[in-house]
Amino acid sequence: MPQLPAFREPLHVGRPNIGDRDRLRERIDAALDRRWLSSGPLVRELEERVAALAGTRHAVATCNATIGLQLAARAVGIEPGAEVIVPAFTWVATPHALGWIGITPVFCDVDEETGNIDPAHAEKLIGPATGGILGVHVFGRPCPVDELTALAEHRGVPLFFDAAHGLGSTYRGRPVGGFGAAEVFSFHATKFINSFEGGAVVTDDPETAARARAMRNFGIQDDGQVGTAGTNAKLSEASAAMGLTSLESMDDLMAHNLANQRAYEDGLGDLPGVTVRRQEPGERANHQYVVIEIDEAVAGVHRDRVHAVLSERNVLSRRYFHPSCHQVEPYRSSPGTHAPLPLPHAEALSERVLSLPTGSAVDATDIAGVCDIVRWAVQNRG
Ligand code: T4K
Repeated sequence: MPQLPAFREPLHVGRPNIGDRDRLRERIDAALDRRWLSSGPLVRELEERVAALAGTRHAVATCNATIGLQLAARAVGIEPGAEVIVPAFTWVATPHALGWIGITPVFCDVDEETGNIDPAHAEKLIGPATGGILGVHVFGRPCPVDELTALAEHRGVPLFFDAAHGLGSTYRGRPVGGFGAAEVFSFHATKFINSFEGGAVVTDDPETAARARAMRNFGIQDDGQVGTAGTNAKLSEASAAMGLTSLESMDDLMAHNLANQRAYEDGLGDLPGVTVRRQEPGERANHQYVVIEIDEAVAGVHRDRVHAVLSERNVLSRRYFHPSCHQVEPYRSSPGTHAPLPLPHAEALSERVLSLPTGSAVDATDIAGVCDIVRWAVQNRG
């Protein structure tokens, strides 16, 4: 492949944003001086900051979002043995979190344009065993919250959200985090705000928050009594230090991500068969993921070939989310845990999407190089 840029170092999709190292070190030093390493003042400060951003009264910090989803499911009242309707087009953490605590994920198709759960299909899946609906704000673009809320209220089941991608995004002008009975953020290293590993359950309901808080700490309630079967989902002070430091750069990171998104739109906008996915017009978005869709019928090349060509040039794009969750184990081989197949929109999307590098470690020159490789791969049929 002559004349094509190649990156000397791998260009990753999920390269973490680091933030102000001095502030991070100060916070960690203070924690060491206090000899308070877990669930201390930094975690409480992080919870206050996250609740303020989400516009909720409560935030319960957790060791990651996967366990956070488990706390949220139980805290909103869903019992083991119940079914919960989830979109099939999501990271496999969403159904796994449920399955791991004995709740059966029932896979729902998605809207092909947004990638988000389709409320009309969700309604068809509701049955006597349905214990709840779990929406996912895929790539930070909010779900159809109003339709889902109406459906959940009408059918009398709790609605909660996997907001792993959603911190900082808005739906009809209101921040993601404040919808449904609870929402769950991820602060994994690859998320635009990170605490190395981490997450948070956010809710307005004091009882839901108290249940999640107790379950996070072995079931120990505020009165010191063990009131429920809990787990250990606590966050360390070092993680909270990173989360707080990361949050201080949030506005800059969002601006940088937006500039990257625009650079990809400019670089690939005219390429037939290639679409740069966009956020909801008029809403705030974190642009944590830049995702293109490659329509093989128009582009003349399959997404996997473009993925391979990028990889040959050291650009490590990711096929989020491929395969669709209902096509992987254990769900593929477990009839009864999912809706009657196929789920055409989730399947089609999972064959087309490709996440490209963004974040503070990626600049306009990198993006120009990535766009050149994508263009070359499409024009030369891979
Ligand atoms: N719900 C949804 C919708 C999610 O997307 C996720 C997680 C969850 C729930 C669960 O959240 P957590 O329990 O994780 O808080 C990654 C992440 O591990 C995962 O957090 C994320 N979604 C998912 C979409 O992507 P992998 O297997 O692709 O990650 P990994 O470790 O291979 O990293 C991706 C790229 O980032 C690589 O090219 C390497 C680079 N990287 C990664 C790390 C960890 C770095 O450069 N530095 C790093 O420190 O799953």
